[in-house]
Amino acid sequence: MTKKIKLLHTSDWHLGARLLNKDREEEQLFFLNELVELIKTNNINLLIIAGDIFDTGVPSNSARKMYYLFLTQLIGTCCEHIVITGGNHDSPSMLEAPKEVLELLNIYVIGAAETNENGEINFDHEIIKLHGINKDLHAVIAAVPFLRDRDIMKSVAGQSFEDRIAAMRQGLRNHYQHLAELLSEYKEIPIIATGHLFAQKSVLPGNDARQEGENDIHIGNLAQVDMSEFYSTFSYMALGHIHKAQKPGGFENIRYSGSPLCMSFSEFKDEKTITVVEFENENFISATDITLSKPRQIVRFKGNEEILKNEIENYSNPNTLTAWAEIIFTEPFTQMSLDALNSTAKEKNIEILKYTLEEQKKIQTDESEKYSGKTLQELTPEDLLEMKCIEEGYTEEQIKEIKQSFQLLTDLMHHVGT
Ligand SMILES: [Mn+2]
Repeated sequence: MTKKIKLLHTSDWHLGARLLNKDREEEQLFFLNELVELIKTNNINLLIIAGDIFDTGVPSNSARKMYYLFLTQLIGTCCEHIVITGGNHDSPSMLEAPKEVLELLNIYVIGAAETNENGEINFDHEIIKLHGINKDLHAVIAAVPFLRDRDIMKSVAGQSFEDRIAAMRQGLRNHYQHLAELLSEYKEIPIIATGHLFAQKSVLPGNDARQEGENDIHIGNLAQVDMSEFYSTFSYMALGHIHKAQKPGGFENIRYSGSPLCMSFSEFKDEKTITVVEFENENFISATDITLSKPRQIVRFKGNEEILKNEIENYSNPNTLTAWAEIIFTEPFTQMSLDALNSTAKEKNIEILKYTLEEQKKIQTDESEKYSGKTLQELTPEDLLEMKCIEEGYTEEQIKEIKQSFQLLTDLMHHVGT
């Protein structure tokens, strides 16, 4: 008899996240409600959330409430199993605090890798067996959370940067391979792996050189993992971390679901999706991206004063929620023209959250190109500071001041050291 299972894969909710200090709770709630509906209408049996549930390790009470309310809404529905793994934004201990209670409801949370006193990974901690009501096995999950450097490699003194990257890559690969071996005894049920990582050949949202919101300089971000060898090992790999939905390497059964909301203006053109995956026995059958509705429009207008005025006047906001806009002036502008645009925008239910002069943007890209392709090892702390300043959109004058303060502070620190 063929056994069918339907999985819904999503990630990177970043509950509690703001966009330029604007609250996004209404949008997050809207998504969670839509998700409950999608789970019910698509007859989903298993939900996987592949990391970055919350935006910070200490999410607000209302963000936590949203999350628990969502989980409550799924109890007693077709969605028998829920698997939640920690991302780099999540606090593993916060996520795992209610672990035992949630397990009684068939909700499994893996916040982080577990290691013993010798630093060896407890792989059993990441293996989840999903049983049906009749105790029959529905699927097994290699629920791999975001892996921190220390989880997968031992620091060796004197190791070069390249060696560390290579060790990280090897460590990640070994981690998955080890889990695959442990799960190979299971037949005729899907073996599904999760991951919160940067897979080789993946594309960042808006094709930006760097991904806003994921700009933490973590060695794991540099050690891009080649997933291609796992396409035949696992029935499916549910990935998170990159906000753009895609199939890195082109394999149908290795996917990023992408984030449900645009997390920055660079993502404004991207469709936001969740992924529905069907299995028959151990076999992957199909994966379909379902486009989510956007409760709020995130838009970007570009041009000179006249073009911008026109574009804003002709824009029709399909939502009741005010659209949030970034405007990019292609020519110098005055405070008066900005004020005029602001009031035109207001009439059209748009709020301008950010404005820049393209010249500045261009200078910024030129400047960032100076560093592109360089590894962390080749950059000085001053270079990194400058990159961060450029990314934050500071003016040349401001950057100069920040650099001076930085210099002063590092000098002071060196004096303390001696
Ligand atoms: Mn992430």
